[in-house]
Parts: sequence; C-alpha cells; structure tokens
Amino acid sequence: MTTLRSVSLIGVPTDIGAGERGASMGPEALRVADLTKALRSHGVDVVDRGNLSGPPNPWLPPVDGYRHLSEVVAWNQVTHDAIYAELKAGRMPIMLGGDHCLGIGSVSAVARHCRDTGKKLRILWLDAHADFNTSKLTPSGNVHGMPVACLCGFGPQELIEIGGQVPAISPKWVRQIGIRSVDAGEKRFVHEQDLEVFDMRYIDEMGMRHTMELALATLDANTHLHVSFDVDFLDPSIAPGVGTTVPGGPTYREAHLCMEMIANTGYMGSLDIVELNPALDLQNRTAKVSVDLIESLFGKSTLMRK
Ligand SMILES: [Mn+2]
Repeated sequence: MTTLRSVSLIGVPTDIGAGERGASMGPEALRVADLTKALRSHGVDVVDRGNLSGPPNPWLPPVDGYRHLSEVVAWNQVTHDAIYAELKAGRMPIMLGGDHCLGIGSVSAVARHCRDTGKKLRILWLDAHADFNTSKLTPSGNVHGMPVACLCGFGPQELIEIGGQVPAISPKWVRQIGIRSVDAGEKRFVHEQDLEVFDMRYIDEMGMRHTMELALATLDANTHLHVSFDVDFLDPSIAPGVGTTVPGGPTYREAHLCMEMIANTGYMGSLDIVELNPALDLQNRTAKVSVDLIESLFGKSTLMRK
C-alpha cells in the first residue's frame, strides 16, 4: 500500500458551472458532516486549507454556447494552482466542490504533476453523466456538463489550456462508472473518442465487483489514481442533495463496494467531491453519506474481513 496518508482539504465554494444554484455550499456541508474527524479516525493526517475564492455567480444565460465562461476559467485557474501545489508538496489533495466544472482545474493539475514525476494517470469518473458535452452539443451551456471533454482538448481555448498542455489527458486514461444520462450528440462523441464507460446497464448485468475489477485493471505502483466523485453518481434515494438527480444509480452497498475496492488498490492520489447541493438536501443527509463513502475510500471496512 502506497497511499499517501497526508491529506489537504481544499474548499472551492462555487456553482459557477451548474444549472442550479447551491453547490457553492458543498464544502461547508462536508465540514459540518465532520469530514476531518472521520478521516482522522482512520489515521489520516488532515489539514483543512479553507476555501479558495473567486468571482460571484452572475447567473446569466449562455454566450456562444457557454455560461459564465470567464468566471469558470477564473475558478478553475485557482483550483489548478492549489491542487498542483499540494501534489508538489507530497500531499493528497481532496477538492471539496463546488460543481463539476472544477474537475478541469483539478484533473489538469493532477495530469501536470504526473508529467513532472513520470507517473501514469488513471481517472475514475464516478457520475450519472458522461460530462462530455461541447458547446455545439449542449443546449444549456452549463460547463459542469463539459469537464471531461475539456480535459481531452475539446472546449474553449482558455479552459483547455489551464494545465499547460493541450490536451491535458487522453480519453484512454478515463473510466466512467455509474453513467445513466447522456445526451444523444454527447453519446456519439463519447463513442467516437472511445471513452471506457461502465454504465448502469453494465453494473446491473455484471455487478459492481466485476465493473471495478475492470476499471482498476492494469494499475501498478507507478500509477496515480484520481477519483472524481460526483455525488449524483449515487441513487437519489440515498443522495437527494444534488442538482441533477437521475434515478437508478448505485445503491448504498454498491457504492461502498466501489469505494472499498478503490481503497484496496492503495493507489488513490487525489480526490474530488463535487455537486453536493445543501439547498436541495434533507438535513445534510447527502453530505453525511458522502463522508461515509469517503471513509470507505480511506480503508474503513464494514466487514469482518482481516
Ligand atoms: Mn459530473
């Protein structure tokens, strides 16, 4: 096991790329749900760096296919810089979003760190959506539906170049898990770019265990594993506090198994927790279940296994 046990929490309180207000309150909801204490109970050294700051959400319609593009760029730039600095210092960053557009800043920083250190990168994108939209394919212009496309080099120049290299990542490094809502044009583009997608149909038929075995296959000691956990990955019955609920997601036990199998690899080097929306939650339930799952990511086992 080579898991870094020194963790830095970085709050990014914005909903600048979302279609619904409220994900900006996500970082505080996770703190209120005792994330730091939960991680410390597993022997993790935790430093909470507080929140990054950036422009307010002007809540305007899209311009040329993008909503709030200059603000999205500003938030992702500060995110990139903060995540990159933590990795450089040898710490594991946990980004507390914020909406999923922030994955551009976060994953581009991880990719840059991997280039610096000669590491292979594997990205697990746990999500109900493929987040592979472009301005031509999306009707909404909300950038939280576009981060994977931007990271792969498809998007506005000022966003795709944040990591210092375009594209920041190859689609081959990505494994998407839990997908169950993809727009028609987006679906064609996902196939065209050959993303490896384990959708809910696959998980229903093959089970979470087999899914994760494949998603985690061919990792080795030189792999940096990044987990981008969109809380809408979970079934809405256990996680109502997100802006874009889609029925038919992983159950509580399936989600824990997913996290436990990631933990077992020992290779997780960075994590995003995004799209938690306390304005839509019920007494912070979704934050609590997220903290519970993060504990599994850090090796909590509910089983009696030795
Ligand atoms: Mn997402």
